[in-house]
Amino acid sequence: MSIPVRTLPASLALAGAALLGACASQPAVDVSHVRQIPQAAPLPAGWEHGAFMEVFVRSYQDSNGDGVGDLRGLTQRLDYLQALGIKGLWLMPVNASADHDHGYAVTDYRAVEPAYGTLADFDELVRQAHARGIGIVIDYVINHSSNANPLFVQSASSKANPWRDWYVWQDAKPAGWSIFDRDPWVMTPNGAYFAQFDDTMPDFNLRNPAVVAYHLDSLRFWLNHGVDGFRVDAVGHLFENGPQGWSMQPENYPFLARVRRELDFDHPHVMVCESPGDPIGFAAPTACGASFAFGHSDALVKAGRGDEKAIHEVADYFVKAPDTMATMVSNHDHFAGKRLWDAMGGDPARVRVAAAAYLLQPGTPYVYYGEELGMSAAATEDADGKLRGPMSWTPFGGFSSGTPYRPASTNLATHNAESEAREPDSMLAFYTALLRLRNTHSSIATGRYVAPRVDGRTMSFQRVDANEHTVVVINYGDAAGSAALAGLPANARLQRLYPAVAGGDAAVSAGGSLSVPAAPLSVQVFLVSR
Ligand SMILES: [Ca+2]
Ligand SMILES: [Ca+2]
Repeated sequence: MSIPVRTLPASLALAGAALLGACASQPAVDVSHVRQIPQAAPLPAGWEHGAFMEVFVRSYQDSNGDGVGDLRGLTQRLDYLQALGIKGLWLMPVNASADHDHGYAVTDYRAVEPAYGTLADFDELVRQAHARGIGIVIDYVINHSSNANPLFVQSASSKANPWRDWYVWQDAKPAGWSIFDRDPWVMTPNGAYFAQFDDTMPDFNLRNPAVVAYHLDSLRFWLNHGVDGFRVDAVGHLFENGPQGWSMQPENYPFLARVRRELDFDHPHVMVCESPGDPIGFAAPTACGASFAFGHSDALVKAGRGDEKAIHEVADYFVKAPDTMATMVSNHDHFAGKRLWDAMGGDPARVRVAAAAYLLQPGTPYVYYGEELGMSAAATEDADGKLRGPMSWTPFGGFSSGTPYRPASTNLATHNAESEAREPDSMLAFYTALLRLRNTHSSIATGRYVAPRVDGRTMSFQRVDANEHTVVVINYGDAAGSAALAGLPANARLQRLYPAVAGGDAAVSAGGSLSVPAAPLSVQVFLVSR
């Protein structure tokens, strides 16, 4: 796909010329204007309500034996993802980056990480994913770049450099700042720059219109390459207003709404934001429109362990939260918790009840790669590295024909895609079954959330749309329980959808109520026949 490039506006062209001229030995950066090409949505309407998978490309599949996962490897695994029932992929950053791991230290916003392959590989991934009804959402890091990004190299090179104002600088280090127990101001011979997360990741100056224009153009670059949207990193940290105002500033919200408006001129794209500080606020139409449900994620995990307070929190969440929340039970950051398998102490029954709630509730579930296998931590001491191990494809790995860059999961021998595909009661079979329910029952994907209740440790809720009515019963307790359902159509029948066992149907009373027995640590789904 060719990307039309327009000439720079005069002011930027001057800056660009200065960049190239001022430092010929430094790599130049492409800040040209990108015109967004209108694209017909390649996926069926409503695809974004299906489950997504968060994929760490570096750990998913290595195609060339260098021990590092890559885009061609991921493309080879699309059939697996399609069979699982995944409708969208969130790829952690695929941009060229300096960190050689997670990818959030971007060195080029318009290039693919060389270890992952080429832009042509990316285009082929998008083409092949779309052919399987799978959308692609990529991570975009707008708050900060790597300090090795040529933009920052220029910015830091002198106080008079035309790129100086692309980052946040003070001549003298300001006093009184502390972020995550760290001074965010980093002194250099040319003044102090601001870096919320790490010295190597300086914050952009998003009050500089040229910076915003550059990022909008870079986002357009990827839309022109066919991506279906973006996961926007660290949105609570975009703007700062002093030592007491370094996160969750009011400017963050309309800024993101503007970005969304500018990119959605042809059709809506996914824009899902990351903010543990205000998940519901950023999901508002006046901000991102969708946001990860931090907090709910903790409750889902605690409920899986049988915590009664958390069970109530899970049941109540979507009474108020919008159905654009992106739900999850773990991700690539250790602050968000362990892999679900480890968080449940390796008890598969508890993994199932923890996962069932978010796979069947409103919101868009984001399954973390390997979670569907009950994959455990990688055999490393690094806290984030534990979460980001190579995908467990076979009892012997299957991730790479060479030496994987990071050790395999500790339960690789028993919990891997190849073995689980042969076992009818595997975790993979469970996730596949629940995603199939979501993909074949409109009420589960997009229906209203009705009559949530908790009886002891048994949670129940109903999903209703114009076409159907479903009921979910999850017993988080290790003792038998029951769900006291009410508000059902008089004399209706409940037809069991999951698990598929004979004789599982039940009759609703004339008053619309029904008591459903729930075995210990069980998941049941019913279709109401009206
Ligand atoms: Ca590779
Ligand atoms: Ca910032």
